[in-house]
Amino acid sequence: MKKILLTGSNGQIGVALAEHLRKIYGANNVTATDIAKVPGSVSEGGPFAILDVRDGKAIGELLASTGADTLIHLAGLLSAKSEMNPQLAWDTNANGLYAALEAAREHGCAFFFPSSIAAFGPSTPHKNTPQDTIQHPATIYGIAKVAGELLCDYYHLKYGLDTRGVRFPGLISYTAPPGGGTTDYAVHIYRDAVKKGSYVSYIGKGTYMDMMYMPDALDAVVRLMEADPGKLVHRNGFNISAMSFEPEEIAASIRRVIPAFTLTYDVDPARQAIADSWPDSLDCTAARTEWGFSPEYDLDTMTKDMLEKLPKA
Ligand code: AKB
Repeated sequence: MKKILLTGSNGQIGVALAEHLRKIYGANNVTATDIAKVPGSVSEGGPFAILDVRDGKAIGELLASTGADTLIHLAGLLSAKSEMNPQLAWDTNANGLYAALEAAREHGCAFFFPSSIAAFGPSTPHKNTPQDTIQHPATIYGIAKVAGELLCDYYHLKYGLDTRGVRFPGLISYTAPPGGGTTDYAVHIYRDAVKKGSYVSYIGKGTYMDMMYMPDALDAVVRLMEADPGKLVHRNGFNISAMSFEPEEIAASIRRVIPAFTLTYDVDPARQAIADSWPDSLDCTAARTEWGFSPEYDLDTMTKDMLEKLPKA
C-alpha cells in the first residue's frame, strides 16, 4: 500500500485506522472519507473528503484525484442498527460495497473488506468455528457480509482484483465508541466501570462472543494487506479473534483492577438473539498460517490498558 482511500472513517475502526495508517504511510497518503465531516483527527490529521459510498462515480473520482492504489472500504451500519432499518442497511452495506468494488475494478486498486462474525448463523458450529463452514446468518447485516465475502472473491476470480478481508470479532477501543453493534457491551462496560463503577449489561450472562483489542485489529489489516499474495489460499473473510469471553469474565477482569466494580443485567432480547446466533469462538488457523495473524492482547492485558487510557470524567 502506498496511497490509501478509506471509507467509513468516522466509525470505531475508521478513526483508529486512519490514525494508524497515517503514521505508517504518511498523513498525506491516506485520504479519509465519510458521509459527514466531524471535527477531530480524521478530518484534521490528513486529507479528508465527504463521500456517500452508494455513489460509485464519486468513489471513482476520489480514487483518480488522490492516485490511490488501495481502497479500504469500512463504511456500513452495524448489526443492531441494521436490524432497525434493513432497507438502509442493505443499501449502504451491500449496494455501497458493490459501488466501491466497481470503482476499485475501474482503477485497479487493491481492496479491503471487513466481514464479521455476523457472517455465521445459528446452524454454524459455534465452538472453534472453522474457516470454511456453514454460513446461513439470520440478520440483514450478516446476509450482506456473506454476500460481500462472495462478491470480493468473485472480483478476484473474475477480474484479478487484489481483494482481501477478515471477519472481525467485537472490537474494543478507548477512542471512538462503537455505534449500533451487538458486541458494543464489551466497550460500554469499561466506560461505565471508569465513570460509575458499575454496568448494566444488555447481553446475558453466559453469552460467549469473539473479541479483540483495537491495536491487534489495526495490525491485522496492515499485515493482511501487505502479505505475500502467493501465500494466500483464502482471500476474503479470514476468521480472526484474540479472545472469547462472556460478561462475567470481563467483569472479573475489571474487578482485578477495580475491586468494587459491579455488573447487573437488563437483557435486550433483540441484541441477545443476534449474539446467540453468532459463534462462541473462532478457529483462526488460516489467518495465522497464511499471513501471520498474531494478536498480542488477552483479556487482562486489554483490561489494564483500557482502564488506564479511558478518560475518568
Ligand atoms: C457488531 O456487533 O455489529 C459488530 C460486529 C461483530 O460485526 N461489532
